[in-house]
Amino acid sequence: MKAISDCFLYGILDGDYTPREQACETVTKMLDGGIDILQLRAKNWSMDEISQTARAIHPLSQAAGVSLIINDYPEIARDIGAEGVHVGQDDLSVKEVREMLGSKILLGLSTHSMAQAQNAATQDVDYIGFGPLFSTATKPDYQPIGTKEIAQVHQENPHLPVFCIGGIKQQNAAAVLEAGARRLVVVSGILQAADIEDYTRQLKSLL
Ligand code: TZP
Ligand code: MG
Repeated sequence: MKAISDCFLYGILDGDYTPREQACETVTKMLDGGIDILQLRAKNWSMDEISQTARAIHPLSQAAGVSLIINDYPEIARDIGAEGVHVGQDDLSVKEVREMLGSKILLGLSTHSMAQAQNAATQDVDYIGFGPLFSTATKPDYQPIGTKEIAQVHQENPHLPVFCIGGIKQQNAAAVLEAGARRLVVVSGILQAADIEDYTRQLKSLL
């Protein structure tokens, strides 16, 4: 599996954009386009639905050397043998997930401000998400934080992989990178693209 330090484009299969029947087809396109790491996130699916879909897509990501990260549910990651878990500020704590799944599991934490990023850096995380940079329908009700603090987050945490997220599309990716980002998460941009593989490949070429 690709080390997190070698991951630059983070793709998320999000159940609000991709019907379950299309999960494998969509993941194949994202992998062929060059995502380095994959998350399954489905706020409106049951645990069974997430679990079944995770089982179905896991062999695909494994074959590509890409880690599968399960959003919100460490128990699903454990049951299906996924490589990682992603939690938010209001989920199980980093400590609790480590106690459940040990030190080898990849563990990511969402942060929504400079202060949260600094706090995450003191915890046993493998990477952080930082955003939403821009307003996005994928995560409504969150105040966008813009690009001003991207450089500082990187400067103050040179060894922590920081994945910028939220409203990032092909059109604004270059500006986000110019602001200091090195790693991007793109959800709706990829999942709503007419050609998912090509859209992914073009994003990847910027990184
Ligand atoms: N966390 C912060 S923004 C976001 C998440 C999960 C959603 C990003 O989705 P999109 O569609 O790329 O804006
Ligand atoms: Mg969560």
